[in-house]
Amino acid sequence: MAKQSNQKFQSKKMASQAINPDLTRLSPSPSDDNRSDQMAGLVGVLPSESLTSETGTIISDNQNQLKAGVRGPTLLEDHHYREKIGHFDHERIPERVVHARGAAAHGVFQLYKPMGDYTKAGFLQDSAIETPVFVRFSTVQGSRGSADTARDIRGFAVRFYTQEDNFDLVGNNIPVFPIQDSIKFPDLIHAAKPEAHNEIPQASTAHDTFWDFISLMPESTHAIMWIMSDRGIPRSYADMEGFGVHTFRFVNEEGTSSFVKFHWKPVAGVHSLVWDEAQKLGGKDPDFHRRQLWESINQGTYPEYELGVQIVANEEEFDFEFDLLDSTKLIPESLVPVQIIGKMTLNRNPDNYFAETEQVAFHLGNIVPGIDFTNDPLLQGRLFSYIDTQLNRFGSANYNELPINQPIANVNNNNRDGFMRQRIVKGRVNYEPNSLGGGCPMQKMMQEGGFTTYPEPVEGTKVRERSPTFADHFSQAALFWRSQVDWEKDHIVNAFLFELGKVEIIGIRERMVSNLTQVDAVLAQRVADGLGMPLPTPPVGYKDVPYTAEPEMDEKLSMANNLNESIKGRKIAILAANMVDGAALELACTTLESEGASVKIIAPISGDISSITGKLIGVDHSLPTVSSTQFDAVFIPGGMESVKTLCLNSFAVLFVKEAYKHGKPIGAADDGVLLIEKAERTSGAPNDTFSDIGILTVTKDEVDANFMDQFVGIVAMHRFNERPDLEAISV
Ligand code: HDD
Repeated sequence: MAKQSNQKFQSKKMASQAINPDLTRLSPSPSDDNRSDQMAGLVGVLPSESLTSETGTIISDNQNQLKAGVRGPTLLEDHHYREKIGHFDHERIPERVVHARGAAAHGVFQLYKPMGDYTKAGFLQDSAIETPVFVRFSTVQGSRGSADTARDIRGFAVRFYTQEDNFDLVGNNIPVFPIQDSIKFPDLIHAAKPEAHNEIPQASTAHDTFWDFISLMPESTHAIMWIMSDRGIPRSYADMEGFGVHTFRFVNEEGTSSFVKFHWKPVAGVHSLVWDEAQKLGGKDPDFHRRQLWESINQGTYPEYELGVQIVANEEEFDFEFDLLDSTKLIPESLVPVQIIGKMTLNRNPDNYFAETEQVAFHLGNIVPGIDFTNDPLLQGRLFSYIDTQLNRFGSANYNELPINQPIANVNNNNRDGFMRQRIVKGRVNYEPNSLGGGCPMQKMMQEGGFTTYPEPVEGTKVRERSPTFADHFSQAALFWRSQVDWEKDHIVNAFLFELGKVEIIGIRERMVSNLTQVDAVLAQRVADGLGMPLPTPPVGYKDVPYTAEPEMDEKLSMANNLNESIKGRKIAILAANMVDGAALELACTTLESEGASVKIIAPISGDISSITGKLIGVDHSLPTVSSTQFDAVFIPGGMESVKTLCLNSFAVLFVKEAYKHGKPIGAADDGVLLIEKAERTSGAPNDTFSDIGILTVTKDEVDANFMDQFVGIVAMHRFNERPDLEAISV
């Protein structure tokens, strides 16, 4: 049989070959400008294909050291060798003490509506202006080489390159922080990181020191509830919210200030993994999140997030049951709605991981006129730590001269010299006041555009004390719990059972469950039961802690209320083998891809498979090389021979079983149903355990556009975690 070409596979290959980062670029980044300046005059002088030393000597032998005879000793004279190895030996800079593992992307921010009533920040005035951004996502605890899918907070650091300065909104994917005062940060991180004596475990909080600390810090309970929820294991960076966490200030031209909380709302909706899946992905694809970010941008499925603000008038500061300056609290959206003011689109992958993702140096002090700090003691403390940490990472005060850190705003000051200084500032004047330089550079008055610190009156006795308005540690943790739907509550309980189950010291477990009694009686009882221990007594002093059960619910706190109807960016697996029903397979591919999903054909071995009619279909992945954990949904087309082969393939059966257990949509046409039945029979669970929630099947004659639309509909729902008896299924 003549080998026919496969349209789908061919066009995919061509698309990926055609991708040239320079062509996908929508707006130049500051690094581009800088690079092209530096390159001007050099390009064309050297043949670009020649290998050179650091200073431009063309290297004639990159294979052998300089030796005294072919079998003789190496000569110290070998300056090429010493330069190469010396450079290599110095390739690393210290990894970030937290947020070491990260992935980043360039993009643009587009304002929807001018915000001049609240802030004079230039980039928030004119909806015609696009502001370039660079965003770095990260996990907190793990080292640079750790797995993406660990249960953890995710960093969500956004740099806006504005005309007035870089504005760094260094946030997280959860809206609250585990501590109220920065002075506790080293303790929190020491406790969370691998234990000091044996450096175990990597990128996991499921160990004694973490829960020892947390159980002694009731203020962390609210953040812990978020981390134990599926928010701690996002599906992808494109599917998670971002939060500035602190309350900041907006200041307008008239000097009027209001309080503001920043939110990023993912256009794709909020979606997460489930725990079994996250753990397996840690082995199958530790790069799961960074790979998805990279691939989706390369494919043109750009992650998008709308910027939202919650604004509170200055005079309403004390209208809440909690303190706006307390970073362990959020402002429920039911009390202050989020106004959507713009959209960020991530549309370009970095060109070089080290130069951009690793060397980006975020700092909360990178702020613009019109945005200001509040007295949140966590925020105030961070202002010191970020500069200090960059000095340590770069060994020089000149890190802002690196291309990724350079602002597009003019830089003109009397700071000079230091390791690796790049800029050559002309003239002899490097002090102020001066007359020799005409007084330049001159400070500007606030009215003339200088940075405005809101002149908030401050008076007080010097104290080391926590404000009594920070004392309520449980009300919002309880609000979060009450706002979850049943399956979200189940996942939170299971997360506590996993984490505390790994804690060896029983007293720590007791102290933690004792704190949970203050969140919710049912939660505490379920965790105690699951750990096989009696319900501990409430913590000492709990009666003195203020508490409010208002509001009763905040629906935005549940992921179930933050879904998105679109399947754009979802990854769908089609399981097939030789003699597959090619028509059903093709219809599935075209329908799903036209809706923005990425479809992969997975077969027992790589190469091509043949349809019933003899058409050759290219295989994207062989079954042993992938797992259902890497996909959002599965479709099994008919074709008796194809399905029989799959039923005899343990990888295919496991694929469907796992997809079912992880709540994923499954579609099957005609004989494809047999694979679902085989998966059910071998699941170890009683017969008829596989309910039809999120499963769509049809006969061969009914595989049409209408069926595919229904399948798209269930894929859009992402997960069916409410399927009964999921725990009974063995995978
Ligand atoms: Fe932090 C990095 C987010 C509190 C000290 N932090 C870092 C990053 C993010 C956050 C996203 C990674 C930035 C990047 O991608 O390069 N941190 C937060 C949030 C906090 C917070 C949302 C609370 C609301 N951080 C916090 C405190 C301190 C620090 C209280 C210390 C007093 N954070 C650091 C740091 C890091 C850092 C040590 C490590 C690497 C870096 O700064 O550049 O300075």
